[in-house]
Amino acid sequence: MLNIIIFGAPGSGKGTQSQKLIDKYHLMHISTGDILRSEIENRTELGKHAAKFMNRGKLVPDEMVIDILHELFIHKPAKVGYILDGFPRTLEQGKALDSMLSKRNTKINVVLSLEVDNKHLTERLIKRGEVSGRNDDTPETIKSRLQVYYNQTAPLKEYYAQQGNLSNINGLGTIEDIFSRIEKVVDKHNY
Ligand code: B4P
Repeated sequence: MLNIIIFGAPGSGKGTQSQKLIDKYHLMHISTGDILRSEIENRTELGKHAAKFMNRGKLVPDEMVIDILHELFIHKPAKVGYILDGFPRTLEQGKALDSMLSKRNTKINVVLSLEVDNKHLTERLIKRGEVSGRNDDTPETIKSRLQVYYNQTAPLKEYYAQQGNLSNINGLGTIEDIFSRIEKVVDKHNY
């Protein structure tokens, strides 16, 4: 199995690069952001609860996303591996993920951290907000999402660095440039 976490601040290009990883390595994509947005669109109870956090740029509670992952691992076992996009986002989620994977006799092989400065992140998200209509791509919410990233999510990098899995990737440049940096790292692990 090849299990990859794609990690980075909002707007760092996780969704974009995930798609390229799926195309090349045939991994199963798990994006907690996409799952939560689909729950909101379908007006489920879970979606209504999640929207209260997401619309303010906050993380939804750990137990909610951990439960989602737990269900997915049971009902959608991957053949080749998973690409985890936007999960984990807290240390608690990271530890829960390790435990869920070890019960399946597998583990995280690579953690790709897309490094992009705040100026570019903000520009990308504002630009997307103008066309996507995403409730959380407004200047005020973007500010809050970036703060949440630095306070709650970035510390996870240390957790994965200690496990020896972390690769920092320069997230600036064209989508192709960035993907070729990613391929070099993934191909080293994909034997
Ligand atoms: P996500 O959907 O994961 O959103 P995100 O981190 O803000 O990243 P996003 O997918 O938007 O951006 P990407 O880096 O792909 O989460 C949304 C919300 O859901 C969270 O704020 C939180 O409330 C909740 N949530 C999700 N998972 C959670 C969890 N595990 N725990 C708790 N809460 C959770 O950037 C894409 C943008 O950059 C695009 O516009 C793209 O066109 C552009 N781009 C990409 N590459 C580029 C390049 N090379 N040059 C220029 N632009 C580029």
